[in-house]
Amino acid sequence: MNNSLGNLMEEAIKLIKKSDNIYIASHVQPDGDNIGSILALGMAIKRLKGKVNIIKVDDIPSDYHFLPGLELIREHDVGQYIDLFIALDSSDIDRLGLGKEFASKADKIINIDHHVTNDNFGHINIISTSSGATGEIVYEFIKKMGVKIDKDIATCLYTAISTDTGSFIYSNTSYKTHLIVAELLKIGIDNNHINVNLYQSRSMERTKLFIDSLNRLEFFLDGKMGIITVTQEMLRDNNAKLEDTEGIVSFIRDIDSVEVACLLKEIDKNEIKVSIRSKKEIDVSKICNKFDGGGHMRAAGCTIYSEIDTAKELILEEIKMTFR
Ligand SMILES: [Mn+2]
Repeated sequence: MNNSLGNLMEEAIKLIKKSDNIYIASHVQPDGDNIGSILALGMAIKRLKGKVNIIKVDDIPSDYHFLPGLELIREHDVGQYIDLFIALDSSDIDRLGLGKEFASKADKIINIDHHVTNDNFGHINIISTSSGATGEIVYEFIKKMGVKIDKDIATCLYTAISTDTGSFIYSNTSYKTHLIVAELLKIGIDNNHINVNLYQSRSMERTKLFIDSLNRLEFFLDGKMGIITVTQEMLRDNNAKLEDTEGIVSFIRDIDSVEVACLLKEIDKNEIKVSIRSKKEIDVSKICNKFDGGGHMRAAGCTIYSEIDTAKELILEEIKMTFR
């Protein structure tokens, strides 16, 4: 943790200590890092202040229902006075969805994130792009707050870090990641229980959607690129939800010839969510930037507002260009 980040953290902690009405929100379509981070920090603030408000922005995927502190995530009224809003793992304010309304009413915003594309929308911006997960930053933050990291908080942080580093195999995994996780294990968390919940609890609906999706896998550029599109019809046929597409894009990436893996999800007729992963060479955040999205070098996303076939053509074209 470098000095300026340390100073920013102290400033943020001062702000937390003097604020009465603190709100935290997840982002839209929250992932493990986001949910783990908001719960860990939420629980820590609750210990410190006696209360905290965590706004439910979107449904929490069932993978994460085992997490302690989940009952803290609730629906809230925008009407109230908010002196402090804290965003976690969100590269820009629009990513907060409904949370944006709360953020724009707040006196002060603390923005804690690890995305290179973060646009510093907060009053205090604690951005550490060298961190594998926002959960790593939150770990340091809670320690600085002087709140004891107990099993519940540690379980949420482990989940945040494990999911964002692909179980500690992605290139964003650093020695710091392992030092932090070593500390979490030392606290006595049940990592087998966490791992079974996160990685060994695939539902039958998700499994069927997975099989259906793989049957539609297409390759381009001599197998260097693999792409799958998941339509609303496929979700209906398999009685699956959007969150059940989890794992498809990494499966494509894991094929030996593939450098870039792409998943297109039909949210609505004219709204296609794109997830892209790469292995060694291609910076996929640059591809997603062209469609006003963002993320990291090896994992990024964007939304294309057109029908799925058009979206597929557009993204294919953009990916092919990066290989030239
Ligand atoms: Mn993250």
